[in-house]
Amino acid sequence: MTDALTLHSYSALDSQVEAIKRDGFAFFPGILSAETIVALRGCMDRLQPIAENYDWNGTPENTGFLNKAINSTFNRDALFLNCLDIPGVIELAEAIHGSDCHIIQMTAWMTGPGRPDQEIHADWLPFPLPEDVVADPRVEVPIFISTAHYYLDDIYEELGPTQFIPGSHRSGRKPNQELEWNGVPAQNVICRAGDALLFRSDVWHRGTANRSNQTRYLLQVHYANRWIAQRFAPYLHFCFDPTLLAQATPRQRRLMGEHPTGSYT
Ligand SMILES: O=C(O)CCC(=O)C(=O)O
Ligand SMILES: [Fe+2]
Repeated sequence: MTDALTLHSYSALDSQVEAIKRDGFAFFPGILSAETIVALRGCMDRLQPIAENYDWNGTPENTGFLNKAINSTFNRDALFLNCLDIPGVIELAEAIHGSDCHIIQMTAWMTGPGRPDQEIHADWLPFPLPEDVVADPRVEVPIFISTAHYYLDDIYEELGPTQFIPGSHRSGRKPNQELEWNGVPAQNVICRAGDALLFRSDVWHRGTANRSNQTRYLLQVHYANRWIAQRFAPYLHFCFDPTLLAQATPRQRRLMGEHPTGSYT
């Protein structure tokens, strides 16, 4: 049995910034209403994977377990478009990445019984550094990429919680099949449907095995500094849906990639 992570929530933005810099993540309880959770889950059930978007369509028959991941969901349904800037979370994304930040992807992901443990990993390490250099308080590695996880289920150990090793981004490196860093073990995010977590790309974490008989529904929104490239497959052939674009607010348009001109335009 893995320990549950102690999830502190902070109402002040500067404390949230401090938490993601210190622990690698910030926790937001009760962000989504029960109605929004039902609506998002229904939409995830209905959306069909598109192979050209690199969506995943794993089924118990073809890959041994349900593994359906719909990419660029902001471009598939207005419900997801409105998940670009969910109040309470977007303020932290803008505080850490800048007021001109954007998303680099948004994925709705359903994982069924039989999903195995992932390896502990960092989603992206901007650059390696010696541990004693990162430990120097004068050194602060910027948070270039972060991911918001919106949990659409009450999470329990058998459903496959996300695990984190708090503070592990201060290792200055990627993990090498380690389940702890600096004496701190990987711990489970046991939370409620509607809770959210924003974590930096260099903190060590993983998704764990689904040993339940239930499908886990997760929405991921990947934010980044404006200089980090967006990655909307099929890249050269990606097209914004004009109907959805017409509904987007100026902030949502910026998050999808509309920026003022600057260096390199
Ligand atoms: O499934 C999860 O909870 C985390 C997934 C993850 O970390 C990843 O796919 O990179
Ligand atoms: Fe990950």
